[in-house]
Amino acid sequence: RTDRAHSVAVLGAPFSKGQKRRGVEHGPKAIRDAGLVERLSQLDYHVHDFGDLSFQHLEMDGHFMHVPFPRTVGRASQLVSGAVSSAVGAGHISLMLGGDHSLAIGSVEGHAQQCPDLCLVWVDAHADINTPLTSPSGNLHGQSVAFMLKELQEKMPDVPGFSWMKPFLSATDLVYIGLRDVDPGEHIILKNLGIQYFSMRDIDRLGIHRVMEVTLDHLLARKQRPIHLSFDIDAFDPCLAPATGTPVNGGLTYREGIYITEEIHNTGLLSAMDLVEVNPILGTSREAVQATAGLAVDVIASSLGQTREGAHMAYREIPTPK
Ligand code: 5AB
Ligand code: MN
Ligand code: MN
Ligand code: MN
Repeated sequence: RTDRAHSVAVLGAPFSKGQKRRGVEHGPKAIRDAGLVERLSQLDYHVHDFGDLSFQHLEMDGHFMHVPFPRTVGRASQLVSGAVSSAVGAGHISLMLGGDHSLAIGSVEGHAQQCPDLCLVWVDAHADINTPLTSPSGNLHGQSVAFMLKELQEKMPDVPGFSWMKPFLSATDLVYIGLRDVDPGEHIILKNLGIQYFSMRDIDRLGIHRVMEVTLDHLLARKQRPIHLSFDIDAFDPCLAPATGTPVNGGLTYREGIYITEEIHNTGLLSAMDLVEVNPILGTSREAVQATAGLAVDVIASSLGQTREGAHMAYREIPTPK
């Protein structure tokens, strides 16, 4: 248990076929270049960087309805699932660097293989809970959660590429934070399934402190269990995270984002995390890209125990002059 707390497995997932803009496959490199491994080592973690997974683009992968590349996306998530399951099984905290958010299907599924009682915190401007029948775009990065939920089983068609998995998560085991761009079909799903969510309006009303209190109470009050944190960088305001594919105004402040991750860390239950949707070719300048990737590193470090108040790890007492 202490071993687990001190070791993190980094899994790069350079994949972009869950949406239509190129560049998000360079996310893992941008996040590494922003100093990820060094920052985690400073936190006293054994960092096992497993490098990048290699994804193939499948030929003969025609649309399913208006959904592009279903077999390629399904196969990519299957690969991620295996890698995350192995990492968690070996006692690491799994850290998946995207890539687009469709990869979370595999990441959460692989985590659930090892930890069937996990709960999921989804920090995002979007709910990513469209089914192929409600999706306005067809893009699978806007449908990830729909593949996971048992309650949506009857509403999901058989999408080619996904026969390796079945729904594994209950609607009560999920909380959203940061929503501000929810499609009509997603809204009826959230309401019908009674999913706990905190939109940006809710954060305005309640404050981030209360939002985290209710979130953790909802997920953990009955029993302590492993947490999967799936963090889409577009949850932040576009002025902080401009290099992303689907920015939406009015997002999290830096302090709200870091408060979320500090509170997750303080539970001691974080078991796997995704950091997705950093797209370094969408920044309007090099500074914009570096800001976005640096923010991703801050979010990860904070989830893994970096504190704003400081820490005295290396000290047992105040040094005395000889
Ligand atoms: B992301 C939209 N709801 O389904 C859709 O960035 C956007 O992983 C999805 O949150 C955004 O295409 C997906 C309009
Ligand atoms: Mn999003
Ligand atoms: Mn997302
Ligand atoms: Mn996005």
